[in-house]
Amino acid sequence: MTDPRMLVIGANGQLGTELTTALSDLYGADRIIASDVSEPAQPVAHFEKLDVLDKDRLHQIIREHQVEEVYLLAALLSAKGELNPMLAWQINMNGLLHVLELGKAGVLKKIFWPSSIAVFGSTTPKNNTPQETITSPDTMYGLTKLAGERLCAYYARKFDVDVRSLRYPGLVSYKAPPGGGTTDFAVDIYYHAAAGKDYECFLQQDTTLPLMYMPDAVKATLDLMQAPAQQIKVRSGYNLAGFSASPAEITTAIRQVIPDFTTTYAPDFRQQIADSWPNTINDQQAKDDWHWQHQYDLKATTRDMLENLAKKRPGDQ
Ligand code: VAH
Repeated sequence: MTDPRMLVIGANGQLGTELTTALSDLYGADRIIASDVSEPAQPVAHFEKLDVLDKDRLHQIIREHQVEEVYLLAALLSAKGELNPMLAWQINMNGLLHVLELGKAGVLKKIFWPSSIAVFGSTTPKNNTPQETITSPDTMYGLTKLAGERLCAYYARKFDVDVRSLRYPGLVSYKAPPGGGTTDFAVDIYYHAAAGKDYECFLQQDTTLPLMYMPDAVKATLDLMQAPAQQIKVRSGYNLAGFSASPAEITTAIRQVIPDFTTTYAPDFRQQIADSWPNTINDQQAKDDWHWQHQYDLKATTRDMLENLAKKRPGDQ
């Protein structure tokens, strides 16, 4: 019985870059195959070019590398998805269907697929948003995540596919840039501060959103995927919480380290997307089912982001 080999689809993205590294550290680089539509910024042990819509190429990679587990991260995020809704539907939905069908066929033994707090909409309770509640998303991205959650739950129930999912908050990180989401402000602001620049924020100062530092997001993903299958009670997407903050609160936290940093505000189309999302998330079910617990709050995230951005050379990704 050889140890399962894992394929990360969308390995060059903000989450994919760090998840590929974490999986390689945990299981050995020889078991991890990274894939994306273009070559990675940093070299990885095994890389394959893959457009997730190319079913034949996906099958070829799975066969050639004897892949049994897939982390499907390729997606068009909320802001880019509103600018190109049909492409968002195609990539976010057809990619998932291809992978779920391979689970149904018994080719894949375990699948991870990222959902998002974007499944919630303007009619969802804003504070301490529960696992089970109104999900009427206002964006194409959000509806692909809602439809994707229902597909995952269907394939798990009807075909016993071991697919697992997390409703990620906005992810904050310094190793790879975000991919065109509404929460990108929570990354851009730190890059500007570290570069000694003021930041013009595309959201209003009091727009509170659920956020999570990348080390927590990676740990949650590995914890979920390593949990015994019988502990996984939610097959659509687990609520997941780190900390919640507004651009003004992040600015105040940055000023504890860089006193003269300033943020100005020029809301754009992304304000309406942000306004449709919750302020805070209840992730008690993840805590109950697989002992989830985040580690990073706003202060710890701010300290670690600024320390590490200060070490990055200009021009580094
Ligand atoms: C986005 N970063 O902004 C993503 C995320 C919760 C938001 O899904 O679209």
